[in-house]
Amino acid sequence: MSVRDRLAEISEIGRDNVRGGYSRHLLEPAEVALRSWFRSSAEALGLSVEVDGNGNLWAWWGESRQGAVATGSHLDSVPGGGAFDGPLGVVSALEAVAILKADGWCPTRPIAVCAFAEEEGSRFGMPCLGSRLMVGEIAPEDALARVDRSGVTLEEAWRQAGLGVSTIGPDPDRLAGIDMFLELHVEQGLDLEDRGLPLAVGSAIMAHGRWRLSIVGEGNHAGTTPMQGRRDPVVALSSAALAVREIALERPAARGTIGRISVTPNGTNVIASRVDAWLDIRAHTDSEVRVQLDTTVALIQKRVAAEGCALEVHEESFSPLVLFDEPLTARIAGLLGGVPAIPTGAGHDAGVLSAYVPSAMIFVRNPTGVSHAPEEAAREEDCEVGAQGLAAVLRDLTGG
Ligand code: HGY
Ligand code: MN
Ligand code: MN
Ligand code: MN
Repeated sequence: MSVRDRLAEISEIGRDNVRGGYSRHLLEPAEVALRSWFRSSAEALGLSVEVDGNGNLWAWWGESRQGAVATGSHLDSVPGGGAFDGPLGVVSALEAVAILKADGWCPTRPIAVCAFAEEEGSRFGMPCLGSRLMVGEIAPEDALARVDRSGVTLEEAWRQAGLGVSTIGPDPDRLAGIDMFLELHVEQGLDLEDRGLPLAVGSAIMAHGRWRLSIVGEGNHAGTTPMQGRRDPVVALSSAALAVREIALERPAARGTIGRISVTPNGTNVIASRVDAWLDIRAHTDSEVRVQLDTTVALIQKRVAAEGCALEVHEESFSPLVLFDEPLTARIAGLLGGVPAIPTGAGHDAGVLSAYVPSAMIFVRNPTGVSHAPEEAAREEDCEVGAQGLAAVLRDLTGG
């Protein structure tokens, strides 16, 4: 097998013919198909597969559950996402195990290949849901109550998938059994392409958060309502979106995005009564995110009020700045031939776990630099170099 062959096995699963790319969301048919692909691929390697109480997949090499080196990523995607964000890390971990087994390698400590549930938060709006439930950062009742876009609660989705609801929540024993976590991931940018290198290790993840903005106006008839005096939340949102960009442009390396909007009632001949919009803010530090948020919301508030509408802001998630474990990262960089350490603006399960176990990331070059879109790319040879590199790192970390 190769990384390319393994990716080819799932290349038709969750293909989104409307948006292009892939739409693979927690416990929906495509993601369930990926779960069974994970199980059969891991079992074909002689690994024993389990699903933990938080929907995360674990494939174990070795009987013990203590002192493990865990490596993996996620299988879910954003709507219309690329083929590599998430799956490349899971496929490369399986391939690295295959390489070591083919070499007759015998690890002195267990290796776990894992796939964390709902990393993108695309169905229930909680990014890194599986890993944050496991470490206790999300309360089970908050997760169970989440509702997807078609009104299905996470609890209903869990039950329909035959997952136990009572086992959702902190999993300290599992976490205690992991000595370190490595996540291989396609780079979501052009740093490696510009450097002409296939691999890098991760140094940091920018602080970032998500807020739901609810803008309430006055619904009415598009044809009988004079323009004067309208309280149109879509117009208010439009100037709010410009405010997000204005504030982000004023701040070095800051990012502000509104990529998801829900208009109520969403009728062609209807002045909307309400708009919900999700604000994604990223910056180098936690305090910079907070300052950018406050400044952005203040400007949005002014513009929403100017349209006679009301604004509510709800924090959906906040991920603090992550600095990966330096000794582990340096050791991996050395094993990969002295690759650079680069920061990322994208959140990852490795970012969640880094607060609990030494964690590191390996990035694989992306020639387009694009991610969260069908144009996301990775060269075959770089993917193989990534899996070989991960195998070398696992060999080093599980040697006698
Ligand atoms: O949104 C992110 O940063 C990640 O891709 N979940
Ligand atoms: Mn992503
Ligand atoms: Mn990802
Ligand atoms: Mn991610």
